[in-house]
Amino acid sequence: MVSNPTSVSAERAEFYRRIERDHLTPLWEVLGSLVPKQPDSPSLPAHWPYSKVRPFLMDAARLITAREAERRVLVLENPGLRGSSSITRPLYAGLQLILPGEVAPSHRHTQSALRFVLEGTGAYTAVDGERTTMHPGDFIVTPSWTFHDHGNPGEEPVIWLDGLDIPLVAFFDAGFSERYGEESQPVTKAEDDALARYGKNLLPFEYAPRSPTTPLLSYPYGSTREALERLRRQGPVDACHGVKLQYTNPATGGYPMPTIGAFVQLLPRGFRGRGQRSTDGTVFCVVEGHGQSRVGDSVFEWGPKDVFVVPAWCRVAHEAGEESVLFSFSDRPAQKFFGLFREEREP
Ligand code: GTQ
Repeated sequence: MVSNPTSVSAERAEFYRRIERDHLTPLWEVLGSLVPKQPDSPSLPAHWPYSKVRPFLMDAARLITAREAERRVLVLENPGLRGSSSITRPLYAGLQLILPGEVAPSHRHTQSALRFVLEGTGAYTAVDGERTTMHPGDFIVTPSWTFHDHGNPGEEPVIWLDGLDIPLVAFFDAGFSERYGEESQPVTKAEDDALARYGKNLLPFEYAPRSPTTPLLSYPYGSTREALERLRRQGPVDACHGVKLQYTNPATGGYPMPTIGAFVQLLPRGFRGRGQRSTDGTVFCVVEGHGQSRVGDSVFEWGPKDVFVVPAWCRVAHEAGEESVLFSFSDRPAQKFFGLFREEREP
């Protein structure tokens, strides 16, 4: 063992150079960051007010059609993850606009997608031969490897929030995609077919799921809102989350997708939530009301259709001056599957 510290570091540096050529590196130089004491996410708290983003979407609509773009989307990129098209490390989010008369051509990919409708009525998303009409507040699922196209035969622009597991799938190098060949897939099922089969606390006789993704394609806001309102009156109201529900796969009782969980919560008027944090970085979208959320050291004052993101293991506390509803999604199911999920509530 050499004792002179200068010669030690020189000898080590020389050693690192020698092994580098053979694609070897010393663990002891990186162990602390490889196995951190607690999550130390590079992603940052961020807020996209709708009033700021909507005009940019309309500008995009003057520059490119949905057809040419394939998907006319502005990606919500986490400021701590620039260049990665990620809003949290495992997840992607974007705002998609489709104008009256437009079609976003049919394709499929192994990435799972959710849509949360922000503005406009009359557009549809088609999956497995079924067209689902979009209404503000609806939560809609596009299962992995199903052909899907979007269209707007209505009269007004329709805008929704996309959430996909794009970075997670890229991490696994498991991404495949293909075009359908025609712009729109043929309609083979009646509107609300899936809702009748899977969305009424019933299932087709002897139904056996063939995929881990929900067979229910749309969770209309009307019934979601009704449940939240009833539970607000009946209580109890959680000190951190208000009245919070999770969307389920009716065939399993589990999350709607294997990689993405989705949630909706009502914050009663005057709610001042306690702080809480969890290992799943979470994307929030305001459905109704005004309030503010403290996320780490940032305070976001939000209103309808705003999006904000809470990084993994970052403290969040919500307040609402008026009765408010927040939609959110995260990689919680994937973390639970791998046995990694943790949460902590302030007393
Ligand atoms: O609507 O299929 O925001 O494939 C990103 C990728 C939306 C979509 C996105 C996509 C889609």
